[in-house]
Amino acid sequence: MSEKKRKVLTLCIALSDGKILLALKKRGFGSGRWNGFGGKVEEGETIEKSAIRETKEEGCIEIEKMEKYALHEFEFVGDPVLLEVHVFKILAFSGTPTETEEMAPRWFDFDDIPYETMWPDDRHWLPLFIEGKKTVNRFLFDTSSGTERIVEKSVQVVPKL
Ligand code: 8DG
Repeated sequence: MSEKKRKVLTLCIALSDGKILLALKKRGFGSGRWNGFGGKVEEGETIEKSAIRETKEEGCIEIEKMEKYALHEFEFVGDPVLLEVHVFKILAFSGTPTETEEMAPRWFDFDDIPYETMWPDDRHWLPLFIEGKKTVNRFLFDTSSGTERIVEKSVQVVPKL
């Protein structure tokens, strides 16, 4: 168990008909990168409620059914904060993904996922997520060169989460 301060976050991704719903983050942490919807779990909020709230705020869709498919721990060399990210597959939603001040959504074919403009860890676990495998993952990043470089990684397929 790490003694770092844990920050709990969510990440929600929809798949449909060989396509994945990603959104370009327009501001804040991770801006300029394609990602799912999500953010920090607020005090007094459950992880699931937070995932639903963030997806509505950022992408204008209402999650009706979802299931947890990944759990990540992200650490940064020299940073006392550990990010614990709960990743949900959106199984059903209502509404139309719409651009907001925070994110611009778009469907991508599975063979056209823009990994070059995503978090560098995504290429290690997202293919498993798409295959329907559940994973528990840990990444340590070094940011000293000005960009995130993975210096340690562990990706583990698990039977359930
Ligand atoms: P704020 O701007 O409103 O203050 O923040 P927020 O919307 O509550 O949270 P955030 O800091 O923007 O949330 C970061 C999002 O990015 C969250 O969905 C988790 C996700 N995320 C990471 N690291 C990684 C990563 O390495 N890969 C992927 N795919 N997503 C990540 O924090």
